Amino acid sequence: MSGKAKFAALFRPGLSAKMRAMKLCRFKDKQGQICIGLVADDSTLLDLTPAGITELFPLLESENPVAELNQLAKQNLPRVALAEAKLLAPVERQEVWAAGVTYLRSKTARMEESDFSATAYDKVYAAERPEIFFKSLPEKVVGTGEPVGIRRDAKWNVPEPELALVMNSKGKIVGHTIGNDMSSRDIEGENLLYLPQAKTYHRSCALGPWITLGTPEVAAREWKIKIEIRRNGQSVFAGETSAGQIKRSFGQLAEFLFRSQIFPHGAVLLTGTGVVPPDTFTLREKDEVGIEITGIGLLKNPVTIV
Ligand code: DO4
Ligand code: MG
Repeated sequence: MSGKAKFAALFRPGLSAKMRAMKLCRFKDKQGQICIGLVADDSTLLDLTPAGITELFPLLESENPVAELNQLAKQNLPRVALAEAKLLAPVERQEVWAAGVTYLRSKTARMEESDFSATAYDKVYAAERPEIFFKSLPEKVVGTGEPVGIRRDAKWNVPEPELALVMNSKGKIVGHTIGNDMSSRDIEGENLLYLPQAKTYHRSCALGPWITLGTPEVAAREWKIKIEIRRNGQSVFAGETSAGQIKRSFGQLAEFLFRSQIFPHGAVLLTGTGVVPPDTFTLREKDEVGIEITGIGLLKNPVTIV
């Protein structure tokens, strides 16, 4: 497929809703009310509000969310056109964390980016303890369609397309969503101690479009992770990896996050990036970032300066 055709395919509306797994979303209805929806097909949501579901939390905490949703789906619930629902980031009160240097590609890119920090990246890739850092408060996460930010004091900014694990308060992985770990590579490369500034700032985290529930790790590792960046209608970068390239098991990442930690509302953990644009590439204002994970869907965000 040519670059142009690949790009068109990635941005085709509805492409992401082909799969039939249980997909749970937050959306705003026409009255501006926040609702929980179950994706019914390529173009329709079931509004779970009349069934008493007004938050993701109780479903994610339940023993078997998929079975519960299967029961709910049998009720005569209102159908909402996806085109009319404003999808929101699928997080409520969960902190968002991120793992780093989990793919060989991320390790090599970061070692090239900084002589200063090369040894640290090399060591953490091989170490038993993974790199895990705080990424975002839930209220700061942007959903699909909302702008992601590039810092005004950074010169080298990239998106990081990542599979995100959705965990309940007990640390059980109950679902997956798509994450964009926006990063300022010049700030990160200058000094590792600047990592929080390179990673956590206004609009630096996108999640969405929804949570796919009930996929076991072995199946999720088969998923492809694709990214395409469009500028003035042109594809300026496209790349692809597979979740199977993640060096560590998802269970190990979740276990480390929950060690000596409590997350009463659950947590989301981005699992690291395996696609890094060439060093000559930096995002610009008004670029469009599209990240697709087969098995989940498409997360699409314009870029703004913050
Ligand atoms: O230590 C740098 C951040 C690594 C990261 O975000 C990634 O590998 O995805
Ligand atoms: Mg990352």
